Amino acid sequence: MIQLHHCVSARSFRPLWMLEELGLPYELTLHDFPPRVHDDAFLAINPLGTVPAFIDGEVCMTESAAICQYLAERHPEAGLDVASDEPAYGDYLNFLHFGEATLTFPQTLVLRYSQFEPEARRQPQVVEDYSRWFLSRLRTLEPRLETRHWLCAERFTAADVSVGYALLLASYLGLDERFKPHVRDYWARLQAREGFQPALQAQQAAAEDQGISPTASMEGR
Ligand SMILES: N[C@@H](CCC(=O)N[C@@H](CS)C(=O)NCC(=O)O)C(=O)O
Repeated sequence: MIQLHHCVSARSFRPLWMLEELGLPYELTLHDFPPRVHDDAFLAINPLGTVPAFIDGEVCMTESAAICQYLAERHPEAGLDVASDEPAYGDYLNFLHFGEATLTFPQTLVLRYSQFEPEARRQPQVVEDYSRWFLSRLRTLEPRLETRHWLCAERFTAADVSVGYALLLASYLGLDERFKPHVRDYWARLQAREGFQPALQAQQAAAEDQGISPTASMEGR
């Protein structure tokens, strides 16, 4: 069975959401954040100590967008993949990677310097600068979503999961109040997807069962 190592609200939510969308069986292991500090044994699975770590038989993957691509391509019947001979293939790959490489990066700085660092090391200026940087990167999405429900191929795909996680993280950071109208509506559609709430519930249930705190901290890292 597929195994997914996850921290509450971390990028590993992307593959968790994909697994729920696809209705696949999986085993979910929750770690306190950051796992490299709280769980030495995890370093044997992923020497970087980051989540996700995704294991499917002999396959072990640690990049959230790549795992979404893998799952979508392995289960084409669900339509979450865009095949290389479809006209939207380029857009699909672009947005799949845009979610992680372009959107999540500035958010990481916001998260770190607003929440994870001890009080004395917090940096309000960094938080505001990178919040604005993140919001300005949504500029690509706003006009696109004026005429579309989903990012490409006229259907919900793994690219929406990738970008959708960045919007989820933005909402945890309180940045959703600054979304423009089409991104705001898109974010509402994403939350109504059939796999989204079950993924949140699976995360919550696993955290409770496994004694993992639902909040993250970098104290003592
Ligand atoms: N590019 C990777 C980044 C993985 C990553 O940095 N994960 C974060 C959680 S969102 C993590 O585990 N950080 C803990 C650490 O850096 O020790 C992905 O998309 O999966």
